[in-house]
Amino acid sequence: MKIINADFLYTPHGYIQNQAVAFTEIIKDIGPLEELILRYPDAKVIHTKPNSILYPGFINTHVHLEFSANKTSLVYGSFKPWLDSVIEHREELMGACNNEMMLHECQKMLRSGITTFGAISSFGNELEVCEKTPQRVVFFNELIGSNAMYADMLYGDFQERVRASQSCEKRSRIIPAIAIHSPYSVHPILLQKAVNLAKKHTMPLSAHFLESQAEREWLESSSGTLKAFFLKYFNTSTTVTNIEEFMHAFDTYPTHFAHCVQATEDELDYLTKKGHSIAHCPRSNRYLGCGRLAIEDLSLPFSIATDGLSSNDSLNIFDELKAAIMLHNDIPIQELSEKLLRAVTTDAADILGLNCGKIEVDKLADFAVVTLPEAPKRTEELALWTILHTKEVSEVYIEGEKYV
Ligand code: MCF
Ligand code: FE
Repeated sequence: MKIINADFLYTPHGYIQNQAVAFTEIIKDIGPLEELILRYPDAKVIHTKPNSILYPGFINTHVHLEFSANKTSLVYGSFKPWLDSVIEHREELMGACNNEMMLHECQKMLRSGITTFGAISSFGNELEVCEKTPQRVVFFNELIGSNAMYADMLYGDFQERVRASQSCEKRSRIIPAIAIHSPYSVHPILLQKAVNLAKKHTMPLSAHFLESQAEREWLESSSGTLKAFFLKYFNTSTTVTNIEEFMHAFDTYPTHFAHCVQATEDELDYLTKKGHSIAHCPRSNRYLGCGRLAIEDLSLPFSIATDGLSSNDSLNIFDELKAAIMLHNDIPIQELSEKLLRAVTTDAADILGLNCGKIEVDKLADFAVVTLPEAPKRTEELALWTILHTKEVSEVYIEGEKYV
């Protein structure tokens, strides 16, 4: 048993003072330090630095590790040129991205306090890294392919990757999961098979959806800038599905949809009604010219995620939260800060079905200790100061083990 003491605890009921946490691999007890010491006399007591806040470990629900080599290869600014550049540079970027590079990015995520992340994997290349990294990894095996001719082959390869991730479950913190790439790149038959598989094994399910105006135009009328893209690379001029058909394919299984920037009010209402959620990636949306997701109007749960280095400059969760504060400049800043921290802890854990993300008895003992540069003058502003003054956290625990 260990007891950790900090000036503030971030709990589902807000920030509380003069309370400590007793834990093994799970949280056992919460109470005043002196009481916990009396109750658990053999426990090792950890005193965090002055002005520290104990948070549950942060959760980055959507990242593409395999693009970690990208710095200047991919074109930012607009979706279609970005997509073209992915096709052009994908192989060299994957080739340049080795395990060492991906592990380094996992370490950087860890130092920013991320104790769980959702890894979208198109080839399964990052499985070894995700086994090695101390974080809990929801391993999203990605299904992609819009040509019915190759459907069986693609599905076979996908099933093998799912199985490989399932076999890691016992010896690591990997949780097997499924990602449908997007409506424009996945054939509806493949899509339905994958949704059924996720349902059968109750695996987390995610999909990129309505990220750009170009995607919307293509799905609505096989027109817009994606037309040239599909003609050039896939020799096709019509979409394989439409927005409604794609959305309805997920009706019976709650799914974590990335982006949804271009979804209409009606579509968002529909997603809400079916119990879905959104991964909001502020910097990725900005860098690919996709627009701003109006998070102030959302009635469904959402997480904040970095996406990959394919559409970002870092996987640091605090860089993302700061960007979210700037992007959503009309939302009152204190209220927004509180909402953002909830999005990367409690809400993200609920969305992915994980028993972490909250400082509460019986939750996994995943913690990130944030140390403020001075004693906070007002407790009402703790969320904002946390986001503005943090680049790296001072301590990290996963299932009770210290990693930073
Ligand atoms: O989320 C961003 C932007 N939207 C779509 N896909 C990706 C993103 N970052 C990486 N990708 C990957 C995706 O997983 O790009 C690949 C897929 O494997 C090719 S998209 C034709
Ligand atoms: Fe993505």
